[in-house]
Amino acid sequence: MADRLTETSKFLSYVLRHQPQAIGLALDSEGWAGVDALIAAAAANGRALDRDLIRAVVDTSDKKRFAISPDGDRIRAVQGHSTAEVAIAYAPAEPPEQLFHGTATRFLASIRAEGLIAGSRHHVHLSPDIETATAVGRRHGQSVVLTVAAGAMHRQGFVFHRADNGVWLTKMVPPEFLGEAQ
Ligand code: HQG
Repeated sequence: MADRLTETSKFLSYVLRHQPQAIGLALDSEGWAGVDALIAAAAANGRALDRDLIRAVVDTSDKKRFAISPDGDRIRAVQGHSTAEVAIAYAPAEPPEQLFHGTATRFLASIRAEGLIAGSRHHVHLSPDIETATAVGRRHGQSVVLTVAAGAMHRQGFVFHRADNGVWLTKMVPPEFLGEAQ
């Protein structure tokens, strides 16, 4: 069952963040898809989903990746998008003085030169604590955690958002705001 949940979570991340068109699914600009439309599109592409399975994935997601609308009829990924169909109007938020970004040591030289860039995603993702950032970095290799002077950036006019799952988002972080966590 755990495998089925993980596999379904990865499928939902793929279609709700990156490639909805791969199964002919439409997302609105806030990232929402109809649950019934998702089930039908998945079925047409050989993947059996039902409301109970979707609900179980949403409820057990360690990072709270997905949200279901209060009426239960729509679902979206709360952050992490790359598809141009979605442009969630996150409210600006005042960040804590310091945030963290976990990355891999092999990216450090490039990050020191050009800062943190969003790459294929819409935002740079920042973590509220070192432990979370370490785990994010490990996904890419030998983990290293950078500090981000988010308060100083904010005072200089950089805009931050906090996704519903606690991940902080900003468009880019210039190198002068980065340090290495101890
Ligand atoms: C790196 C997961 C070279 C950046 C996590 C990262 C997160 C640069 C990689 C969420 C660079 C992008 C996002 C530069 C940034 N030169 N490398 N100038 N600027 N990078 O996966 O932050 O499981 O797109 O350090 O928990 O690792 O998907 O971003 O290593 O919240 O829900 O480029 O994904 O959540 O990698 O992870 P990613 P990320 P989920």
